[in-house]
Amino acid sequence: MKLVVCIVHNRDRGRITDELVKAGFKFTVIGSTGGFLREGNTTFLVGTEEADLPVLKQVIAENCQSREQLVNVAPFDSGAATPFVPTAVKVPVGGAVIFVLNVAEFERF
Ligand code: 2BA
Repeated sequence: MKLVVCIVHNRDRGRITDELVKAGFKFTVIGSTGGFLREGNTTFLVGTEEADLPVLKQVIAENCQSREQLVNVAPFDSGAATPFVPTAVKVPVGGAVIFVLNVAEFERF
């Protein structure tokens, strides 16, 4: 058995939830926060058999959209007493990041 940790943009949360239910997956949805953008995102925990991984990946890939977002990044601290001037950079957001972990044991009581 595998545990798939899948992080997606909040905008894709509803669609992925609907499609995972339709496809018969069992999962937990956690509200999370991206360390870089510090914005809310969504983490799915999906326990699944290895044989179902390709379908799971397909459902995720087909229901999340990648887009670019401008974010303000603070400059590295030069030590000089200069005013704070953030720089806007484009980063890809959305899509999905997944981690596939081996499950040592699964029980339901
Ligand atoms: P965030 O950390 O908020 O990152 C959002 C997006 O910002 C990232 O998208 C990436 O395109 C960009 N980004 C992140 N760190 C960066 C940096 N140091 N410099 C420049 N750009 C950077 P994704 O890579 O698709 O990640 C989406 C979310 O998935 C992340 O949100 C984070 O919550 C999670 N994530 C990504 N990689 C992870 C990892 N190795 N471990 C744990 N969580 C991860």
